[in-house]
Amino acid sequence: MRLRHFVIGLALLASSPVFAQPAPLHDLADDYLTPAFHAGRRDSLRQLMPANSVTVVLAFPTRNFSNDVDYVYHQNPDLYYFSGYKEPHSLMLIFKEPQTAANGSTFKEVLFVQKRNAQAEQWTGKRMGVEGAKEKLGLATVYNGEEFKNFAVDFSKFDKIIIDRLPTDVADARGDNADLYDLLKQLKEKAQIPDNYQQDKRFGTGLFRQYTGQLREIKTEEEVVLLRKAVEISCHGQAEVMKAVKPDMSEREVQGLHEYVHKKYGAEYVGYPSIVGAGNNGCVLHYTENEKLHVENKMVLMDVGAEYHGYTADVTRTVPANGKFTAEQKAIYEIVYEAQEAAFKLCKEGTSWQELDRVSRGVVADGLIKLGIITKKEDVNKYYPHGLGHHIGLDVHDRSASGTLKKGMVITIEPGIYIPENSPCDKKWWTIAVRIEDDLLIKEKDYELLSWAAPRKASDIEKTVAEKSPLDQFTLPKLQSGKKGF
Ligand SMILES: [Mn+2]
Repeated sequence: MRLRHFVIGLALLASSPVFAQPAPLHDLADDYLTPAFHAGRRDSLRQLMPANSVTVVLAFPTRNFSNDVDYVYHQNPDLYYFSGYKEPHSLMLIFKEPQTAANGSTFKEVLFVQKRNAQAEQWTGKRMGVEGAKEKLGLATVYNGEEFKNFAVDFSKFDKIIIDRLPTDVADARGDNADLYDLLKQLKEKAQIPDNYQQDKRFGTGLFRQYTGQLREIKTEEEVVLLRKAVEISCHGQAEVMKAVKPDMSEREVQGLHEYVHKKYGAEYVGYPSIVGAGNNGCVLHYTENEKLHVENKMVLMDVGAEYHGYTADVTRTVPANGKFTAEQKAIYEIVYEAQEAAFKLCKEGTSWQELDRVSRGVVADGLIKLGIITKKEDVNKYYPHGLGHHIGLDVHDRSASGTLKKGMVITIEPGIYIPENSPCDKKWWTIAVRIEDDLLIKEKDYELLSWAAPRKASDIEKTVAEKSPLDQFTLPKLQSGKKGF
């Protein structure tokens, strides 16, 4: 657990120059997106923006976890995309046309960052500051957040002020005049943003989503490199878990194994809370309690994605914990597999999501009718209640602006069948839940399967579960402290 602030005196002492440490040894990843990537994204945005407009992108708020402890900070993907800046309490303005400052210099974008603060940095980590942002992010015009208040930009002259929905629950987190609470308040005043800005034609939240969707739905080479890595990491996680999973493991332990593999490969986070559901728990689409103590001889649905340098995978495998599908499990699995295969065949530039969904849903409907689980095609949605897929990227459900596949998109294809207890069908099907989810890079004539490294065929899954795992040897002392009853 972390230190509390009662050692504040010590913190002050240690931050004095007398205790200055030699420069730290840098042992960090070197495959981050480059300043040139972010500059390219800003230029592309500028091309889409109408004449005489400005786009404003705010950092995400920090979020309180408990008392004086915050959640790990996650930057607003849009701000990261356009700047590379990952710290909170910041704001970026991107102008269509170059602006002229009072001293005659011109600028086309400006980033307001957290001010350096030796004492704060000892507690919550190093800040980039103005100089760091200029040097590391390659931005020419950077100021401390406190300078936003008096920054000479006349918002009234712009025909369009392009903003996303503004955060509504930002805490006045710091005593200074430059946390996100203040920046937001100052922005509203300076740009005279009305309460009903979402309906106001001059403040285009629709435009913001449209432009950023158009950009973010097509991945650049640099983004594909990171996504390919995030997906491969997630798939090795799936394969290792298949080898290691045993009926006496808990859902949470299975989750831990996935996430250990992610971390071992250097992924910072998961892109969304990991979903590990055995048996009937798999029927809850976004089940994240992962609280069942033993997965038993059930199928375990594992929807888990590593986030690598901001880009997240989204891969699901459903495996029998004891290594063998029952006849009923196999029958359902094969329908989902065939539905996925049918969709794969259509994955290329020009195919609409509607068509993909129609074809794969048709396979599921036919399969369920054949097994006697439904009698009418329309009833398919009862057991397949979600869409076929979505874009992935900086968000697990990434932004897009078109209903048709294009070269350079990265999407999931994830049909599923979920038959909860007490469903109106033969009870031999109850508690069976299968989702198979893969990640694809769309090309002109076909696709690249990014999630190749996770076994997908039923027979390959059975083979993998039968393999030995180094974790078979990993045992821990029995806990002495877990006695029940008070
Ligand atoms: Mn998904």
